[in-house]
Amino acid sequence: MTSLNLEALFQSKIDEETKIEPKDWMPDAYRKTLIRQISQHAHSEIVGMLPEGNWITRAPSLRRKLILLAKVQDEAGHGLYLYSAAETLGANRDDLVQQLLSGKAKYSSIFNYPTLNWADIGAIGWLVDGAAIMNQVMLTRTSYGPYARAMVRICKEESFHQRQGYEIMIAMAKGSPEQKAMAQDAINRWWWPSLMMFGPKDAESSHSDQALKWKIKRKTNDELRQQFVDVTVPQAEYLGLTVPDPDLRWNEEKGSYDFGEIDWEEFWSVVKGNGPCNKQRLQARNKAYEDGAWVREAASAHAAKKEQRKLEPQLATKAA
Ligand code: BYC
Repeated sequence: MTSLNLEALFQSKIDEETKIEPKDWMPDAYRKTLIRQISQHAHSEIVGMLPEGNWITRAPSLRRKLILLAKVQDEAGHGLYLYSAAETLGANRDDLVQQLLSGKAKYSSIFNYPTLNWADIGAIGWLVDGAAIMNQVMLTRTSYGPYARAMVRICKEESFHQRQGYEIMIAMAKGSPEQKAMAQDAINRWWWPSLMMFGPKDAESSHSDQALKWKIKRKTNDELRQQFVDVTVPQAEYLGLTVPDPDLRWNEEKGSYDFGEIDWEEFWSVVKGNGPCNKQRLQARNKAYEDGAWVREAASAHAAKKEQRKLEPQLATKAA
């Protein structure tokens, strides 16, 4: 079959909603963009453990500590499913990890902001995981089978994360005036970075057109951002808190909110490595990698020994 025919067959499978599986023929560019997106996503889950991990030892009660610990462990699990999904496309996990550690790979801009008070943990669960779910529910229907299946499980866990965050926000908003002020302060700092998670405006998104054609993405960055604002603003109202956007208004005609312009200069500066915590995050990941060297060595020595044991009877038979 010619490459033109292969490409037409591939697109027709996508058009009729058949999932693309690892051994199927796929255009190089499809493989490349999926490895890019899935590995960036995996890195985001791994780096995403850091801002919340910062509060495990300072959670205000044993119950909160247990929940936060479970959530942060879930994020590690998500990273691992996603690295595995990238491996099904032929990517090498060590190469991907090295790209993260060297600062070459991107990960979500949101994790380069600091967690300054306990209410930030509520705001992350509610807003950051809320934004993540909005994007990831769409990805459960992405065209690449292993990515779509990983997303189903991840979304179930993310929705628990979102609810635990909102529950913290409810407790803070209904607490003392100081607690309510902490909750408001957390929204003020996390609102705009959460909107940035959806990526550049559609007009400036370099990958969206092709990703939509291949059904890697099912909705555009701006569509998802709008959906997030529409769902989240009433939740802020229920808390008795406000969203830090003077331009936010309900638009009766379009049946959704109008909202202010994102500070795109800040977005690109964070993406390029100059956010408040970029350097700290990479240092923490590099230190974890170095500290874990003995575990990797022990695991690979064990694997080599197992392999050798398997071969020993064959060698003995040969020698006899
Ligand atoms: N931050 O053409 P575009 C989580 C990059 S983790 C940094 O629109 P695309 C969680 C983009 O990569 C949530 N970079 O790209 C974990 C591209 O750069 P390259 C993470 C960004 O791929 C722990 C360039 O800008 N979720 O849930 O079509 C605790 C142009 O953008 C960002 C995912 O990763 C950003 N915010 O669309 C709690 C979901 N936005 O590659 C929660 C999977 C854009 O050309 N990813 N860039 O150098 C996606 O759905 C898509 O990749 C995006 C971007 C919507 C993010």
